[in-house]
Amino acid sequence: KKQPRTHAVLLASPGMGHLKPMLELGKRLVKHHDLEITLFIVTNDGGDGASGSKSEILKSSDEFLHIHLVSPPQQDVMASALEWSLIRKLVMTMRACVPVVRAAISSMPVAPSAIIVDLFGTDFWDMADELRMLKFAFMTTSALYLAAFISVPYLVDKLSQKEYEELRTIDIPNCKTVAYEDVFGLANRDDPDHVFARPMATNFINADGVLVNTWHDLEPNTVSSLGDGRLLGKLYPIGPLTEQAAEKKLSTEDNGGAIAILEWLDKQPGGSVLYVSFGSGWSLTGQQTHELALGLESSKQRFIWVSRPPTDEVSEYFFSGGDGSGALDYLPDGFVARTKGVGLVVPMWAPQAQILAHASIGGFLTHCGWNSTLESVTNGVPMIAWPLYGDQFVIAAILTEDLEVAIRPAARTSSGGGGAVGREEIRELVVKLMEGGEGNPLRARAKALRGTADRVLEEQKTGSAK
Ligand code: BUP
Repeated sequence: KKQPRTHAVLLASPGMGHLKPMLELGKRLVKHHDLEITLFIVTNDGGDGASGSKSEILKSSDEFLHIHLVSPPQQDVMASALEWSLIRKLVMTMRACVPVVRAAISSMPVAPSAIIVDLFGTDFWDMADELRMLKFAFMTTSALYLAAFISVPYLVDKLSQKEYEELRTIDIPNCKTVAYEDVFGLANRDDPDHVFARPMATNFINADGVLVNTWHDLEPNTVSSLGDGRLLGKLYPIGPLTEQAAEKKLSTEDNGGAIAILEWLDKQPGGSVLYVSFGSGWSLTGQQTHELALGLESSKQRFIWVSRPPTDEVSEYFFSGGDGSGALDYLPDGFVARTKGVGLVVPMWAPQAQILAHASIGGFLTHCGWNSTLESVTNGVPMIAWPLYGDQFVIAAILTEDLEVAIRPAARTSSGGGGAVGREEIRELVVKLMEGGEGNPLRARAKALRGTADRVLEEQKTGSAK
């Protein structure tokens, strides 16, 4: 009788930025490592503008990849916790799902021997121990952010009050220095959130292995430093895990809007279109949206802009959703008519992986979510880095300072900060990014970086990756 495949459970926390890389990981474990995978997608389902996309993800299920949506049983508890920080909301949502997932795992015909969770799912460690499963943590952001996140608790514990007050940077052996204020969730040791988030760092350190969506040539110093075993147990740099645009077939039935965008791109000259998106979690203020529109218009460059109506709260879209209605209300009068033919404004959601893989795209104005960043890098597309919250400031620093594939506004951007970047600065940034064709140094460096991604993907396919 044929031996059943080894079975592992994957658990994705709410938010497309967590779900997408977890799904890719599941697909690769099935395809390249002959595992059977059950992926639990925890959803609170406000919608985050991506419900169509989620139903498509459910269709990825096959003989060895089983996908289940899980919602916390006490929706009302979560609703009453709106004032919680993003990290707390995510961890509490995951925690509320432990009993449901546990029951599902206990009734599986082939008991899974390992569980892989993201940063917000380590509350599943106790369950994993009881069920004798190996525990793997998957960092869906950069290795540098991981290094900073696990280092902060130890570092700040050693400091006197005076030393702590003077602390500005986190210095990790052989890694780039990280600004302390950029370590989201841990940037104030007196904040209850810091205390809340600390066990996440410790749980990562105690995992049987840590997977991170990066590769050596993207973050050479950090990967070497984390890989030497002093800060963490075993490290597996398994990236780039991004949606393979070419593999996906868009059906006209579900994706009329997406197909129209790609057809529009087909008609534009190579490398001439700027793609603008601030991700799935938050949005710009109304005033900043207005300013951005005027900057884009005066740059005279072609663009596709995924625009979302302003929200008051960080990550509001992860939890309370939105359908994009009102997305166009914050644009200057006559903007859409004046930019007709040159630009497309798409409310809420666009087929980003396909767009960034399209030959007409020449640049990406991004909030620096790690998945967006990797989708840009793996397609050789240079960026304007405009971080809004969370890990995005650390990522913007890597892109602009280390890799030099992005430029950024002078001010510290953020979601709630009002019109921090003026139209003239936006125009200058866009022109600098888009002009000069192949001779533009940002584009040349982005191409070279893409080469490193292509090589590592090839090695992974042929099994020669370390
Ligand atoms: Br918006 C949008 N289409 O219109 P990140 C996003 N995406 O396919 P996050 C679309 O969602 P945080 C859209 O391609 C990427 O894979 C996009 O993940 C896809 O940022 C994913 O870039 C978004 O990691 O915020 O989740 O918005 O920084 O908190 O991860």
